[in-house]
Amino acid sequence: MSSLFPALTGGDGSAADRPALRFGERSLTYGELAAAAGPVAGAVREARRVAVWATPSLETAVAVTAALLAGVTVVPLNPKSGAGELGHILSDSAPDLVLAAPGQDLPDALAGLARLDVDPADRAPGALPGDLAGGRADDEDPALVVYTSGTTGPPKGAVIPRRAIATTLDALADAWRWTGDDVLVHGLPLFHVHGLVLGVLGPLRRGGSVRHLGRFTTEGVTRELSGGATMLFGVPTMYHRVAEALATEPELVEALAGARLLVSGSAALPVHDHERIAAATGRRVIERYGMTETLMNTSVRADGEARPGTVGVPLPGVELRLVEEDGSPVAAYDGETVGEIQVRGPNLFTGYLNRPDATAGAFTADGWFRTGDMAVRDADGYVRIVGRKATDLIKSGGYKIGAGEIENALLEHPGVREAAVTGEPDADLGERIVAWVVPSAPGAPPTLDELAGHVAARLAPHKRPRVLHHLAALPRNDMGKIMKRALRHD
Ligand code: MCA
Ligand code: AMP
Repeated sequence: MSSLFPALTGGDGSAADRPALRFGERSLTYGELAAAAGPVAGAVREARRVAVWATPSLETAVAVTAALLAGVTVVPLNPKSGAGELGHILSDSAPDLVLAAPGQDLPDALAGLARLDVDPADRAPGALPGDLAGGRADDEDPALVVYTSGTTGPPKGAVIPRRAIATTLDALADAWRWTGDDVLVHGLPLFHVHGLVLGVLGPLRRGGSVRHLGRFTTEGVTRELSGGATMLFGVPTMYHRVAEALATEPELVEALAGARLLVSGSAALPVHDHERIAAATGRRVIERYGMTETLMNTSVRADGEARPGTVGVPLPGVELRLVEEDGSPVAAYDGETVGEIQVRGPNLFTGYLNRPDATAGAFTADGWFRTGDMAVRDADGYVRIVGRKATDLIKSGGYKIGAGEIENALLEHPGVREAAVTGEPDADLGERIVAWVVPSAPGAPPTLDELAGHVAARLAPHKRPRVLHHLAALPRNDMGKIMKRALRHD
C-alpha cells in the first residue's frame, strides 16, 4: 500500500511550493497539483477503470495522477485514434467514464460514456483526503492499460501494475542519478509508456518537475534546457532532428552542452546521430531499452561508459538473458552470439487484458517474458540490439506498428483488392511504412493520399503508409502466403 507519489501524499507540506508540472504557460506546484487532483480522485474513486483523453496537456497529467491516487486504473487514449482503433479499445477495456479537458470535443465513439471534465484550476486546497494520501491500492493492482500493436490483429491492452511503475522509476533513478532537483523537458505523446510513465510519473515520483513542449521542436528544447531544465527525453527521430539542426542553431548546441542528461529510447538511435551530437556538444546521449509490457529493462548508466550502439546494462532488479530458437541460453556473451532477449523481474506487466492466450504465449513456463528483440551481449554486460524476430513489426518515429492491422485497414478500402505492408529504412523515422497494393480496378488505382487518409481515419495518423506501390499481383509461395522479402522496389 505504498504511495506512487510521496511528494504529493507526504502530508508534511515540505514539497508544496516546489514546481511539479508545466505545459506551455500553465503550471502547478505540488501543493496545487494535490489540490487539483483531490476532487478528481474523489469523483472517480468508485470507478474500476477510467479512460483519459490523453492530449499533451496539464489536464491529462492531472487526470492520470488523480486516478492513480484514487487507486483507479487508467486507459490512456490517443486523441488522434481513428474510429476503428478507438472502438476496439473502448469495447475491450470497458471504462466506466472518460476524463477530458472542459470543452474538449470527443468523437462519437465516446458519446455513450459518462464524462468527467478535469479542470486544473478547480482546486480544493489543503491536504489530500486521508485515505488517498495513504494510497488506496495494493502494489499488484493495475495502474494502467496501455494498448500496443502486435504483428496481426488489433492492439492488445498491456495491464501494468503499480508495482512495475514504482520499480522501473526507482531503478532509473539509480541508473541516472535522477533526483527531485531534476527538471525534465520533452515533447512526447502521453498515451504511451515513454511520455506518460517516464515523462510525467517519473518526475512526480522523484519530487522533481516536468516541462512539456506540447509538440517537439528544437526551439522548445533550446528554450527549456537553457532556462533551467536538466534532462531531455526523446525518441531517436527527435534526436535526429536535433542532430540536423546543430549546424544552424548554435543556441541549441550550447543548451545541450549544459544539460545533465540526454536520454533516447523507444527505438535504436543511429550511431551517426549519436556521434554528430557528441562532436558538436561534447555530450553523449544515453540509450535505454524498454517495452510497454516490461517498462525499462536496460540503460547506459549516468556513471557508466556511454557505448554508442548499445542500450547499456540491465537495470537493478531486472534479470536478462539471451536465448536460442529452442529456448536454451546462448553459449556465450561474447559480443557476437545473437539470441532473443528474455527478461524477468518486478518491472513486468501482468498480462494482456482479455487475452489469456496472448499472455500465455508471451511468457516461458518459468516466468521469462519473450521480448522478440534480438541482441548480443558483451562480456561486461552491455547489450546491443541487432534486430527483431518479427519482420511484421515496424518502428516508425518510435511508435510500434503491426503490418497486419494496416493490411486489414487497407483491405477495407473499396479500391484495394490485395494489400501487404512492410517497413523500409528512413533517416528521420527509423522506418517508414510502405503499402503494396493490388488495385480492385487497375485503371483507377487508389492514390497514396487516399489510402493514407483512410488508414489515419480508421487507426491513427502515425500508422498511415508513407509510400505506395501498385502491383498486378502480390508475390506468393506455393502455400499462397505473401513473400514479403520479394517486395522490393527497384
Ligand atoms: C498527416 N497527419 C494526418 C495525415 N497525415 N492526419 C490525418 N490524416 C492524414 N492523412 C497529421 C498528423 O496527425 C499530425 O498532426 C501531423 O500530420 C504530422 O504527423 P506525423 O507525420 O505523424 O508527425 P511526424 O513528424 O512524422 O512525427 C514524428 C514524431 C512522432 C513527433 C517523432 O513520431 C512521435 O511523437 N513519436 C513518439 C512515439 C512514442 O512516444 N513512442 C513511445 C512508444 P499534428 O500536426 O496535429 O500533430 S514505445 C514505448 O513507450 C516503450 C516503452 C519505450 O521503450 O519507450
Ligand atoms: P513498444 O512496444 O511500443 O513499447 O516498443 C518496444 C520496442 O521498442 C522494443 O521491443 C524494442 O524493439 C524497441 N526499443 C525500445 N527502446 C529501444 C532502444 N533503445 N533501442 C532499440 N530498440 C528499442
